[in-house]
Amino acid sequence: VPVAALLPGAAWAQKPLVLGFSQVGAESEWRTANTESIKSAAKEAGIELKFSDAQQKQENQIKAIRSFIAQKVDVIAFSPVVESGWEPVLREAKAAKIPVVLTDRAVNTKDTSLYVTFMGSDFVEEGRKAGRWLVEKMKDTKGEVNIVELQGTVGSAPAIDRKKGFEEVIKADPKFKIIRSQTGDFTRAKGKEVMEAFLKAEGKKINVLYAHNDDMAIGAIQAIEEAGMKPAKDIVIISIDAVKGAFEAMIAGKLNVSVECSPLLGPQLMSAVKDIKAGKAVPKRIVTEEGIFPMEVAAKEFPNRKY
Ligand code: GYE
Repeated sequence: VPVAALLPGAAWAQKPLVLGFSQVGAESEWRTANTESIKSAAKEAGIELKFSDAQQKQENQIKAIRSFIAQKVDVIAFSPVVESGWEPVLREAKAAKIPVVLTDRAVNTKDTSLYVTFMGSDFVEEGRKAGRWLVEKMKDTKGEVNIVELQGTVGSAPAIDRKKGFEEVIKADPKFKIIRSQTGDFTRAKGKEVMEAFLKAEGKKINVLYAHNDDMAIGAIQAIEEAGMKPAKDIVIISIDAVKGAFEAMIAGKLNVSVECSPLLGPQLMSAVKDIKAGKAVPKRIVTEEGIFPMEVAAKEFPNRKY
């Protein structure tokens, strides 16, 4: 008698779901918290997780997705490092009838049948929040406000959208000028390096630093101090994520504000995986709710932070 025939229906149905997840890398504090959230939520939900780290390389993500297809996992999820170039591999997943969930970052494709849902933040809105904070902060400032910008990974959804949202808001007043803008690839080391170059080129002209994430801002703070200037005083600093490192910098008086971007996507990913496999409808877009934390509230909020 085949073993399966001896198992009661329920036990048979409880064979664990297998989720293949392709992560961007480990470039930032945000990403580390995101990975931890996904791993612990999978364990909690009894989902077998096949986790693959792409080290910020699209080709590695494509390889991982192909290997998940070959292994016939139940669901594939991934956080696309850049927006473009995914259609061929997504078509392969579709042909193999494996549902795909996008987490954190979007892809640009007109064929939305290539994924079931996209869960994550509204990055354009985060950029707008950063811009609105600056406009309010500088409302009484006469004359030019010279801004330098540290962009995230070239071609990534958060870099494209955070730039767009910020520019949309500050362009209302011509006194705001982005005088330099370059990628720091979302890392501390690159953030520091590029800020050093900005300081060399523009020196005391710089009034504001807008960094697309906290890690680059933290790297830049070091560069500013090494140049003999006071971060958050000589240069107003705005960043995004609101990770613990940003709160520490705010409490130390070195960072003015961080816009929240939650990496804690694990639990909602696992519930979507279960719903998809149970044949339930899931919304095409699941947006993370988030706030903004200026340095004045940092000490009070710090104990409540979960990442
Ligand atoms: O802001 C940054 C990370 O995609 C939202 O990626 C994420 C971004 C996050 O490296 O710190």
